[in-house]
Amino acid sequence: SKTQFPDPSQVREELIEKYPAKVAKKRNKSIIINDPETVPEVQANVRTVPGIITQRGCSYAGCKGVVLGPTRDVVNITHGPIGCGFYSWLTRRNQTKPETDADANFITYCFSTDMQEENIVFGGEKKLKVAIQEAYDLFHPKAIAIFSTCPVGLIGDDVHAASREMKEKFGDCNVFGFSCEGYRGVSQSAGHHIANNGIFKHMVGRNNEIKEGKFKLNLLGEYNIGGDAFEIERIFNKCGLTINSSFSGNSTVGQLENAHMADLNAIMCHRSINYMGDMLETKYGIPWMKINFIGAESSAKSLRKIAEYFGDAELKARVEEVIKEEMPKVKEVIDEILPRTSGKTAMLFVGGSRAHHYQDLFSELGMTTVAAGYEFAHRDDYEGREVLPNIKVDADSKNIEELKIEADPELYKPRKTEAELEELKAKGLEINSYEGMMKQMMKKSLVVDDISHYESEKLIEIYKPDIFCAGVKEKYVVQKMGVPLKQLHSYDYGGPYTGFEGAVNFYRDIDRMVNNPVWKLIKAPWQKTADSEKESLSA
Ligand code: CFN
Repeated sequence: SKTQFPDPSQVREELIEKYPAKVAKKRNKSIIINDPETVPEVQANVRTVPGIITQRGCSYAGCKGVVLGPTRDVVNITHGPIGCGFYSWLTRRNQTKPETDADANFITYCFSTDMQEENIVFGGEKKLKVAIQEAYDLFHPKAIAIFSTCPVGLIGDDVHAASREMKEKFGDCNVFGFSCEGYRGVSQSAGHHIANNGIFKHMVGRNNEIKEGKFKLNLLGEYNIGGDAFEIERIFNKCGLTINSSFSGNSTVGQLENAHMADLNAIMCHRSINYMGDMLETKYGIPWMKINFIGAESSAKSLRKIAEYFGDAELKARVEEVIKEEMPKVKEVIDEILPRTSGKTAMLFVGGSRAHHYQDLFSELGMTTVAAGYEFAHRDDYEGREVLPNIKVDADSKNIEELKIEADPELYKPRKTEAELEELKAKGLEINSYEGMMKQMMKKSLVVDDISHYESEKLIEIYKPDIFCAGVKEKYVVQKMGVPLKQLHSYDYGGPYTGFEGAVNFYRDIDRMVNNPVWKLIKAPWQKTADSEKESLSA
């Protein structure tokens, strides 16, 4: 176990010292020494310096892969050369469970227009319309979504016009397009925004079905990776909470179209879906609340927050019962594992929310997060939304302008009065606000936005953490340095990690990783001599 940490300002110096002056100056603004009391400003959501190896993905990945991908009965057609479609085919491990055998599930398919040179030169719209027709004839889906890849934007194919034309032709199939060319914005974050706007514009509000259930909420920003949403649903069912609509893990077209009928938006991943939360609040009067079901304590806390929002005594009592029932199994495993994990250190560099959420699970294992950062989050995800009140629906994609929403008195039916909202806020409930990662992190820990490959290697060399959390691109490089890497995107074939059962899964997986003797057999680049190798073997 480590009690002595390196001096963070020295670490920062070391991270940027090899860069050219201009690059060093820029990176310096994204490498921050944390202070949870007075959270410092972090430069985030800015373009990666060309030449630096980033962990980031593209706008198409954020739109098609992240937000739309998990909905099972929409046919998602990638308009572009085959690579983009192929590499986004099932790799995110988002799961789904059709209710009956007859229910449509297109998640296992990969639809693409497979553009060829000829289409790039003479245009690809014709081929796109043929593909839409073919998908319609074969599957008769409720909806077909078109996703533009980089070349589509460069040659100017109008996916929106093609979609409108086919939608009119079919009459019984909603067809709509996304201008989510990979190069838009600075990361997949722009794709999230484009996806949110498109879903809001083309889907939300089309299905006015009133679902059964006393406490109906939308689960926003939960994508059912490794079955995460199934565990949350299990807990909600026990508590008597009804998921009206899920964005978008285990969801359906009907659910997304029905989102305006819920009484609360519970936001799991704020980064990818905050736009939807804001739009549903502005147009339909549904408040949103940040929740987190990663970590047993966080899950309990989130359930209590939801019960407090609905304010029903019976619901509150049931939530307490469920927590009382679930916690002992969790505690039992923690008690067994804690002596083996306590005092160990972790680093988390992933996405736009998990680098924050997973710190809760590590602290339940008695482990300290010494450094963390997002790939593509914005300042609010680090610093909290309260300090940035003007952020509300920020426009890094231009079609948000067309979407400007005025409160429509017909549709605007506030679920809570201003006074009720104030009362909830006074009770300490974060309504329409979010605290961010840094408030929860230790003083003098390092926060690094859009970390580069080089910086990761340096950090590992300096801190020698017991575990590093990132993705598959990082995994084997890090493990060759003798440090186990837990994939927090795909979960390395594991999961679920949400809720109470998920927490137990995670504790066991981490225990196996950090206490595996195999890491001592690897000679890291800083272990230069054969002697030091022997030393580490006998240690
Ligand atoms: S499932 Fe989510 S939780 S949606 Fe987002 S910001 Fe990605 S795909 Mo990878 S694991 Fe990651 Fe988050 Fe939200 Fe996943 S941390 S990078 S775009 N993400």
